[in-house]
Amino acid sequence: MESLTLKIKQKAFEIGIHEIGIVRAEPLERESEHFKEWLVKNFHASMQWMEREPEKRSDPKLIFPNAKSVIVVALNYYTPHEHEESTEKGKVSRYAWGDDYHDVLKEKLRELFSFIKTIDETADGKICVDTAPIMDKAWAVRAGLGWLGKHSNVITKEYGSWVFLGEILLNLELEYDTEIVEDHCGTCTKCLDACPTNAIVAPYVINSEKCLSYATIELRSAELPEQISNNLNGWLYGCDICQNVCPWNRFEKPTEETRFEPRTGNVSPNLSEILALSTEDYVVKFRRSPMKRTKLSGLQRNAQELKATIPKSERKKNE
Ligand code: B12
Repeated sequence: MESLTLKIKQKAFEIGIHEIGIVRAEPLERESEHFKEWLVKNFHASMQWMEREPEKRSDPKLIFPNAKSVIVVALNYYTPHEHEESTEKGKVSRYAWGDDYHDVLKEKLRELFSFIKTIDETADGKICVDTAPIMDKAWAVRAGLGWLGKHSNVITKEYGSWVFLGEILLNLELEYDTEIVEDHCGTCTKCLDACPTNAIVAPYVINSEKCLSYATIELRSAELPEQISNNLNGWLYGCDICQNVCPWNRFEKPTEETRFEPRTGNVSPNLSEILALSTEDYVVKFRRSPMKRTKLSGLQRNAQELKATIPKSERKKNE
């Protein structure tokens, strides 16, 4: 008879999950030390929510006391579209082109969890897609989905790093994956070299304060710091530079999840159109999009900063 573990894995693939691994719900000790060091160095910048309950981030039982297993999944979000190189347009990072991954992945994990309950009615658990303080990347590595790249994103052999991560903490014992994917970054430093703001301060370590993704998404300030605005390289929301240059992303494969296809005009939005958006238009346009994270004020600040970096000669042409 097929084991519950096997049935869970088969069901996951059936509902469009791309990678799955299952491990025992034990504390993440070494990773927790790294995390604390990261906080001490202030590499979380203004993301004060990262400081809250750090012990929870390393022990799944503090999030769900009956946790015995952590089911870790990855969802491929790669769709083959390219940014337009135009001073009138801003680049949106790939993860934000379509619908919000939190909704998409949560829906899939809910379906998987309901399936588990139909097999074992004593099943109880907690679904995590950025809804609980849990270290997604560390669990993905432990469950054998991939390795932590030097840019600090998890790289899978099948899909590169264009994957979202999520977990189900479950009260049942399952059969555990024990094989870890070894680090295949080798001597490559392409991501460190390409980062225009040197945000990858050491292999595997990001100083958020220097990161374009942090500045354009998370930083709530009226203006961007000069070191960021001088190096935007056209990025309006998020940044994919470190992933675009990664040789492992040559293994990217288009996802069959249509909700990750770009919304109209959302790969390289027109900056003037962003600046002209009213709050009402913004709410409608970005409903269920990850881009609502910046709020309209953040998006318009970024658009304004990009416009200000256009050389005067170019500006005349575009006016
Ligand atoms: C905070 C956060 C950010 C911050 C900080 C980024 C960061 N590197 O942590 C900012 C805003 C900058 C950010 C940006 C992005 N993010 Co983000 N983010 C998160 C979040 C909410 C928490 C991550 C976290 O705990 N960071 C704290 C640090 C300490 O963790 P860490 O990087 O894993 O640190 C490890 C290393 O430093 C390592 N380490 C330290 N020293 C050494 C030495 C050696 C030798 C080794 C091997 C390791 C090592 O140990 C630490 C613990 O494992 C997660 C969701 C989640 N709940 O996990 C998403 C998450 C990491 N983000 C994600 C994405 C997609 C992005 C962006 C690509 C979005 C974009 N295109 O703009 C960028 C990528 C930027 C980058 N290069 O990291 C995905 C990554 C998916 C993947 N394949 O890995 C996640 C997992 C969300 C999800 N559920 O899918 N993000």
